[in-house]
Amino acid sequence: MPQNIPIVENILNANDRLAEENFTRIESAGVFSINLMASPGAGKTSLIEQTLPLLKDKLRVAVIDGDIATSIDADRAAKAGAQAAIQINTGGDCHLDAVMLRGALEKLEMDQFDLLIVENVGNLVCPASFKLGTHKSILIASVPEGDDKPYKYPGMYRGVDALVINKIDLLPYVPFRMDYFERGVQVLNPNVKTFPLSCRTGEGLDVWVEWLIQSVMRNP
Ligand SMILES: Nc1nc2c(ncn2[C@@H]2O[C@H](COP(=O)(O)OP(=O)(O)O)[C@@H](O)[C@H]2O)c(=O)[nH]1
Ligand SMILES: [Mg+2]
Repeated sequence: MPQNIPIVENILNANDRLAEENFTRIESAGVFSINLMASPGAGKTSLIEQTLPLLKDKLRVAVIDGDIATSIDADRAAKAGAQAAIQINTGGDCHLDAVMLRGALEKLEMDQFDLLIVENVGNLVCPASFKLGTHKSILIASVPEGDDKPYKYPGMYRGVDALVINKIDLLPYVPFRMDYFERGVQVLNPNVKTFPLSCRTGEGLDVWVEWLIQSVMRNP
């Protein structure tokens, strides 16, 4: 067996243990948490920007933004109404991991919030392997990325609890066979909850926001 395989397994096991600790920390503060993953440009920050105003006066939201560089996304989240917005710069890493999330959680007074939204680094491969300790993993696919992505990135589609299909306003303009896309998803993740929506027009956002609110309410 090549020597690097046990080393990679050890790293992932250590990450899983820390993710458990993060989960306990989030859970014991009564916060519901989501890990938003997607390729760059799919609309992670846009979804946060469109969601926050609809949660105003209903939920207190903290956003943790992961990026290779800059604090552009955390600034956008703060402007959109997040009660707290923290940027993690990964310094080149293509994903967040549980250690990075722990560092960000330490900066938050967790009992001040109802919902924690983590925006992962834009990438359709690596974030799937690194648990963070959030309640739900959510993938955002977007129409212009193409309808073949479930077939090409099965690891990402297999592991998520919910799937947002963003930019449906572009369906008339770009080739995207929704039935082909959905067949690919169905094989990998038959019970995944799906939210087709547009951050541009607002279509479908109400269903997504209602699901978020219900998820927070169900969280003890
Ligand atoms: N047409 C269209 N454009 C969108 C939609 N959502 C986001 N965008 C655009 O897609 C680009 C990337 O969005 P952003 O939220 O920064 O993506 P992120 O890299 O995943 O955080 C921006 O130019 C957005 O304005 C949508 O629903 N429809
Ligand atoms: Mg972003």
